[in-house]
Amino acid sequence: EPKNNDKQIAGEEAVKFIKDGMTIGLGSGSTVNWMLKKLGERVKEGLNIKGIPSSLKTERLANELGIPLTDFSEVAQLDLAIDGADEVDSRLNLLKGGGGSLVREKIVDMAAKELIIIVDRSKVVPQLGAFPLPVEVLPFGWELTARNIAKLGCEPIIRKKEDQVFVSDNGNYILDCKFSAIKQPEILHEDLKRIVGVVETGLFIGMGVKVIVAKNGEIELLK
Ligand code: DER
Repeated sequence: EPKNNDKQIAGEEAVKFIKDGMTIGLGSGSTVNWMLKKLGERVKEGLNIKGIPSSLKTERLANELGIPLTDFSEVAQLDLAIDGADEVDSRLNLLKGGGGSLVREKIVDMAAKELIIIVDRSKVVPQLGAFPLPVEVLPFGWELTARNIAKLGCEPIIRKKEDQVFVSDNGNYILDCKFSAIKQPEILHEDLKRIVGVVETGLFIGMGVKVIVAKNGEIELLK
């Protein structure tokens, strides 16, 4: 299939929701990177905003683009957060974490009055779970945590990067958990969070998101 620029179109569309004076949660991933590039242009043209990044990679790119940054010592609540996703289901629940930033993403996304998710058409699915569910776990005893997670009906695989165990921005590991299908994501999320050693899951449930979907150059807004 020809490489389309739907991620760029979705990312740039989200920037239209950013108003002067706002504090913005900056998500992570390749679609967000397009949003950041457009936001950097608007800042150069005089847009006055401050962002809180949801990963070190987003922080680095935002700095390169001249986007002013702040943190939660200065900001009690963000006006808007813009983030990507790996899957969006029909109830607008999300499966996230493909990029390994799910913990900081969830902290930033939950701190915002409004959350906009930017995706291309391929992320919109009838049911979550075709994509393995990322779960961030503490390194200590991760094998035991993995065995306890497996009892929920999945095969947890520790994430590696160039043959090394992947370490998140928070110094933790990520287990990619292949479920056959995730029929009740809100229940699965709670079951996972009760397992000691689990830091956070990639299930973003009931967050009242707006979703910008780009499909062959056309924009659709789901809410
Ligand atoms: O890790 C995440 O949840 C990111 O939002 C990411 O998975 C989104 O993917 P993208 O690179 O296709 O935008």
